Amino acid sequence: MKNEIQNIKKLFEEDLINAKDAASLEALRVKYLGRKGIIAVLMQKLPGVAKELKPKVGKELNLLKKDVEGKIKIAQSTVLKNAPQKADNIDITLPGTWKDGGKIHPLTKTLNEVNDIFISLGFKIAEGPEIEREFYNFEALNIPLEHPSRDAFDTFYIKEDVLLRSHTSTVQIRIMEKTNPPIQAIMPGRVYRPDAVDASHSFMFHQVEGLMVDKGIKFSDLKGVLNIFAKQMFGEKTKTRFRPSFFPFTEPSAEVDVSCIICKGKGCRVCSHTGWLEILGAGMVNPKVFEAVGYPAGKYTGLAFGMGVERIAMLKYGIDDIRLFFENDLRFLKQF
Ligand code: 2NM
Repeated sequence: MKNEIQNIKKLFEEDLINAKDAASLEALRVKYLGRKGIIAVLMQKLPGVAKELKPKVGKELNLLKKDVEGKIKIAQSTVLKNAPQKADNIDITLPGTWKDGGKIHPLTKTLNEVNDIFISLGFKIAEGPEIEREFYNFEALNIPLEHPSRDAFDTFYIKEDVLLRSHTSTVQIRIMEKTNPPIQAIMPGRVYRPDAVDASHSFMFHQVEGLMVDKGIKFSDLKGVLNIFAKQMFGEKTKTRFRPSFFPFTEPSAEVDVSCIICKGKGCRVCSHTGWLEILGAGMVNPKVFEAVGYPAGKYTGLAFGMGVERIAMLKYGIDDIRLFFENDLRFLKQF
């Protein structure tokens, strides 16, 4: 019996060396420790052992069992740790569970970029109400009653003297009413115009207007600020062009173009073969506006500008239909 135990021990050590994976270790466990396994069979022989040897043989049998159990356990955990990733463990070739990350809306992205550029130039961001009085939307901006934009069909009126703002200049008036110069701020926000909706018109869009008022602000300051903006927004090589224009709230006024960001000024379909793209309106604040907010006559001058965020985003990202911004079509939104 003693010899038998020794032989089994040796046999087990050899078997153990050859059992290199989980399946063969399990077979080994059944072979030695199973209900009809080698050790169980030996145990059954114990009653036949001579009385004086029984305690010793019994003890050795138990030791053998413990030894075998321990070694199989250790081997199993080693195999598990070092196992190549297989079907009975983890299959790393399976596709993972995909979490759709959120994206920033292209308009928000564009607006953030515009804001960052002006913040870097020292402008503060100001906001105001979308529902306005006629004074802030028209009168204070030197837009007279007979002006076509004041027609009931060209503005969303809620009731008499209450309307949805058609530009964010309203916020500039509110700031000037409350604060004395120096003022340097931009006003981003939604504006509303009852235009028929098509590829380039929407009844609601976003504007960023800017204002800088102090003693001695000059037209060259306006050119400098907008030149820097154009280069930062559309690339260092971008040129700007100021064309004479008219707004009731600025004098002189200008339309500002940038060299076409598609063809770099050579002429293409996007710029209608002119080499230029109109991106904003600007000018020196009309003294009548200063008068409306109560600034002393002749004390201050100011520059102002206004742009449509949709238009900037469409040019920058090559989008040809303004309606895409508002339809929440993920096939469109996922591209940004
Ligand atoms: C534009 C173009 C040019 C403008 C002027 C003013 C104010 F309040 F200072 F008079 N606010 N915004 C302005 C000037 C806006 O948008 C196309």
